Amino acid sequence: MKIKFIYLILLCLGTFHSKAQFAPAAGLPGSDAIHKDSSIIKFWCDSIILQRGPVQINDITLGFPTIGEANSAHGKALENGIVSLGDGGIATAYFKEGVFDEEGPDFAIFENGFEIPGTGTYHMELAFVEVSIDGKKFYRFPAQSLNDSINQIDNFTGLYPEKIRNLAGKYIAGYGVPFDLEEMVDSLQHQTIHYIRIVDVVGSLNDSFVSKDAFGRKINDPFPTPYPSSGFDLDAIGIIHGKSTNAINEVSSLSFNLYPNPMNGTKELFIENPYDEIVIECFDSNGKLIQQIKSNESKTSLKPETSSNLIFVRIISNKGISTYKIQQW
Ligand SMILES: [Ca+2]
Ligand SMILES: [Ca+2]
Ligand SMILES: [Ca+2]
Repeated sequence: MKIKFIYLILLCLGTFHSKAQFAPAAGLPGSDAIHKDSSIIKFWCDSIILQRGPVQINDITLGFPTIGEANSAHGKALENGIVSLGDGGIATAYFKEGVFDEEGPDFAIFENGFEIPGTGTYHMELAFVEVSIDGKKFYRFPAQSLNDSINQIDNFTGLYPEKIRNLAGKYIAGYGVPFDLEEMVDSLQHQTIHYIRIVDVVGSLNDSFVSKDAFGRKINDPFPTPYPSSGFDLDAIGIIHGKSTNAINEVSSLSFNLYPNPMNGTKELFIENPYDEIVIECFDSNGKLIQQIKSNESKTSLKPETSSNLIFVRIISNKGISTYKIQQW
C-alpha cells in the first residue's frame, strides 16, 4: 500500500516534470521570475552601450529599429521605456565596481513580454546573456530552448516559458529572468565581472540566420518583425550581488513626494519630507554631483543648476536611501 502511494507520487511528479522542464511563467508555482519590486535587487544598471541590429536581417533596406535609446534601459524596470535591439542587436552594460557571485541569482534582466490569453503561451523576444571581466572576452550563459523549432513563430504567436532556460525575455513585463554566475564558475574562476552583454536571438528558423542554444537546437523566436520595435526590448537590468557604479540608484522603500516632475522649465523642485533630517543630493545625467543640502524642513526647495534634461535626486535619511529621476526641459 505504502509503496503504491510513493509510486503514485513519483508518477505525478514525473508527469509534472515532463510538462514543465524549466521554471514556468511568472506567478506560477516554481517560477523563478523576479519582480521589479523584489528586495533582493540592490541597484539598477545605468550604463549601457548599444549596437543595434537591423529591423529584419534578411532585408536590410528596412533599416534599424527606432524604439528607445540606450538610457531607456537605465534605472528600474517599467520606468523610462524600453530599447529595441533589432535582429542580433547587442546591448552592453558596464559595472565599474562589478557584479559577483553569491548564493542564488546575481542579476536579473527585464523585457516586456505578455501572455497570449487562453493559450498558455507568451509573446516574448529572447536574448542570449553573456558576461565578461575585461570587456573583451565574453562567456555566454548556456541557453536552452525546447520550444517547437519546425513552425516559425511570428509576432502574433507565443512560446512556452517553461521550455526556455538561461535566455533573457522569457517572462512578462515587470518580472526579470534571473542569472546565476555560479553556472559560469569554470570560465570566470570566481572573479568579479564588469560587463553584461545582451544579444538578441535571431528567431528565424532559416539555416542562414538561425540562432542555436547550447545544445545546438534551433531557437524559435518571433520572425520576421518588420516594426520599429524589432528584436529584444530591453527594459532594465537589476543587480542582486554587486556594487553600485555611482550610488545614485539604490533601491529603497522610503517614499518622498517630489514635484513638479517633469519640471517643465520651472527650475525649482520641491521635496516633501515626512522624516527627520535628510540629506538631498542632486546629480546630472552623467552622475556628477550638482548640489548637496541638509534639511529638516517638512518641505524643501531645490534649484538644480544644470543643462542636463534628466536629473537624479538622492535622499538620504537615517531610515535609508531613495533615488528619484526628474525630467527637466
Ligand atoms: Ca550566484
Ligand atoms: Ca521588440
Ligand atoms: Ca529576436
